[in-house]
Amino acid sequence: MALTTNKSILSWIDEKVELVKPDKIVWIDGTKEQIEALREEGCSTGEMIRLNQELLPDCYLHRTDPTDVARVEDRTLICTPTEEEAGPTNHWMEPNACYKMLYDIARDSYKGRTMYVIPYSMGPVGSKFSKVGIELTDSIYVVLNMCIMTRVGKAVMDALGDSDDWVRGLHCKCTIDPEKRWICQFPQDNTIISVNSGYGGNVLLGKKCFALRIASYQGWKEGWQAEHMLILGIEKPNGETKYICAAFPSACGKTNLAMMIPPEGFKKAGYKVWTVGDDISWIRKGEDGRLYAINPENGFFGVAPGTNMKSNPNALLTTKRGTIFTNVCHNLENNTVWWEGLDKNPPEHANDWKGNPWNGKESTEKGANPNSRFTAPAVNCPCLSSEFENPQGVPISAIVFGGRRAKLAPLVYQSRDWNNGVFVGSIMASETTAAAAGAVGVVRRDPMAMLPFCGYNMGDYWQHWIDIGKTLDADKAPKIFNVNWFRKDDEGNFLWPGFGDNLRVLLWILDRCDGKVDAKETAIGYVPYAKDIDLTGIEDEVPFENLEKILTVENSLWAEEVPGIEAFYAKFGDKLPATLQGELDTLKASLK
Ligand code: OXD
Ligand code: MN
Repeated sequence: MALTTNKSILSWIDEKVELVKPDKIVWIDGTKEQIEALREEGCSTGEMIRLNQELLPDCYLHRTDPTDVARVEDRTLICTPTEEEAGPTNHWMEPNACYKMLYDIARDSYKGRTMYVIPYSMGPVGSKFSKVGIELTDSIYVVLNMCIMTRVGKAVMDALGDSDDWVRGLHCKCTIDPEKRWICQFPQDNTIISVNSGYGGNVLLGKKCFALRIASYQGWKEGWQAEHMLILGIEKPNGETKYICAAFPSACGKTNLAMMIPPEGFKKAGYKVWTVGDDISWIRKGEDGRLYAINPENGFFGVAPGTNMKSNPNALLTTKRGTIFTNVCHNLENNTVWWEGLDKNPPEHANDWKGNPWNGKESTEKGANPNSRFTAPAVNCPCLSSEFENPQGVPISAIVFGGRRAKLAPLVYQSRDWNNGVFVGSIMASETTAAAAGAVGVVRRDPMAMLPFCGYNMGDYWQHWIDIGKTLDADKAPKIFNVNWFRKDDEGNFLWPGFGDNLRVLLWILDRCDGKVDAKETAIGYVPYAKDIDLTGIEDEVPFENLEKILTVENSLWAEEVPGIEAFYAKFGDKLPATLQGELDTLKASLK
């Protein structure tokens, strides 16, 4: 039975039913009984595997097609009326042509299948930050994932009422044909259509497609921001908690930072870190003039390999119940899961991520796909913030950008002001790692970590950042910083331990926000005096002169960086905000 009488929803579903021709329509109310029945059904068809219910209660394993294991950026389209609206960093198609192409692919594709109708809220139901979506899908796996990653059910429809401000999402598995795989966003129509994929980032439409691509466009039109940022709270021994939003490109440890454990001495002294979100922030101005952020998601869709009790115990503990694992190794010894970097004991009796027999001790193949994932409920997280459900969000003291740069960027620096901070975000870049296909150490520009996620022209997006800054009083605006945990010496060894020790840097950042500590002015912004980063407990690991080294700003290296920034900026033509050109000119002048 339909969970709403909202005419805009019912008539849109009718249209889509006419197109894809399902045998049956099922509304998802997200109740325990319904979820349990879908799990049963998924297991009966082999789509899901029930794992050891004693060791991993309510946990399941799913495998996607081996050609369908990651987001497909070259098949992700922003369909705005003109190409200029999508901008030079997006793939574009004219909307009418794209609808026709997609409808031709989707037509009749639900024949013999069930259409699941998922009403979901991004953000706490009814919060002024939150937005509603409907996803139609023919995949039980998608339904079960969406029930973890978002708030699903009747309450969402009741909160929406008769409004037509909701995001339309149609997902069709079709035949998982990589040649006909398309992930398309139509920002002006609040619409997403995804065909021929069954992989998370392409098909959990609430996540990247809605909460970043469509929402970034909505934020532009409505005066708020959707960002690819984690949110964490740092509680000081006096009980006061300050919040930080941070944007990093993939493979820079966002989930690890969001869930980090303070170093032993800091923990003893009473410091705590609380996770509000690990991937996406929706940010808007509060009544007191400060910026507030919510995490619109309700779970974590994290990369499994490398997650272990040392690198991220909180993430690992989060996956111990109610979790769906995708493309990990199936340990047949006890019907649990394994992945590279979980521990040093790969199972001898296992199936690899493709479902083939695999012996971890003997095989040279990987047991888990490098992009294998866990979908875990946020409530499981031992360090989940008490503010996670707060409909007002949390006040943001600092915004942190970062990337992986072996030589260039110092451990941390602070922008001179908001506009300079927008410049810092706009020139974000990261060196590629061996984890991804292609050359290693190549610099990829990824402004604000939004390169694959900005639903409109990145030039307009930068201007939106600048315009938001104009509405903030200087004493209320978050301070903007850049960090680089990945500086190396000439032998290629990391100079900073990272993980929990990053708290030492975040505490300097908060001290700067409170005006408690001086800094050195350089060509790129304010850099700490080495004495102001607390090294207690790691003096042997990080000799003071190493810290000094990773805090230095080499003007000659920055001068070499400038042509790359100029070439990137040139792509935007007159969409490049004059403010950013001005910031670049200032940088060039101060490097001379
Ligand atoms: C993600 C990503 O999956 O950024 O979060 O790719
Ligand atoms: Mn992400």
